[in-house]
Amino acid sequence: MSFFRTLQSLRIHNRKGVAVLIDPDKVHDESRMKAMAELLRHTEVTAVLIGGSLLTQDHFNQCLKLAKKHLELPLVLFPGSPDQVSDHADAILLLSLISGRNAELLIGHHVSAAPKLSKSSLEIISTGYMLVDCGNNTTATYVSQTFPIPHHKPEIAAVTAMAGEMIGMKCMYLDGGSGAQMPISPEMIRAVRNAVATPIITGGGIRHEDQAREAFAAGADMVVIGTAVEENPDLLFSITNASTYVG
Ligand code: 1GP
Repeated sequence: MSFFRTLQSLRIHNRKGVAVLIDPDKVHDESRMKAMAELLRHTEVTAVLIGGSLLTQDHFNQCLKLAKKHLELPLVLFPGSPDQVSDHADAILLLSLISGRNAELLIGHHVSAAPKLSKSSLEIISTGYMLVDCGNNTTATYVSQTFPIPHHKPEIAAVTAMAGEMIGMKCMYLDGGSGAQMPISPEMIRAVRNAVATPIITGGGIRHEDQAREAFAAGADMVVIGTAVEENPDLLFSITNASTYVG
């Protein structure tokens, strides 16, 4: 099934998904990828996202090849730049940073990447990407040179998502940024849920099962976990359990 169909199906049937974010700077040798594959084989993870807002080492392609070789889940690109396009993945979240006013991240990088994307076999999912202040200045916010949406302003996130959906974006990604101090508030997720019909992905700062459960209960269709899995892989068992409790 296409990744977008998976998201739609979660949304329509009120089921919940969990994606793991792999940072190519950190997971790029065969032994670490095999360990990740072993972990994922024993959990109910829906997909693997690969990418990062700033990659400081040249391991992106190596990471993708190893992921393709060892992981049995859909591989979805979560690109921080036009370099992060690869046919080794199945799909790409074509992120347009609608919370910011940086033209490069709204459309510029997409223009640069379009020729390569049009020749690729990737499923392209137009995604309204919103950075939200979650207590600390993350790499994503710094690199994007944009102001994140204030944490306690759910109404700004709601109207931003509304505009994104009107423009034609098929999915919304609410992100506190990797390593965020706290997750996006359930109030903000709920406000976006009430504003748009698209699937909602959220991530950034989710470190406990309860936080995933709250995000699901507020209307997120999928949560993304990166840092917490790097720090404590076993956490994935309880977080994927949370996805089955919310009906
Ligand atoms: C970041 O949403 C992802 O873009 C995941 O964040 O690393 O904090 O889990 P964490």
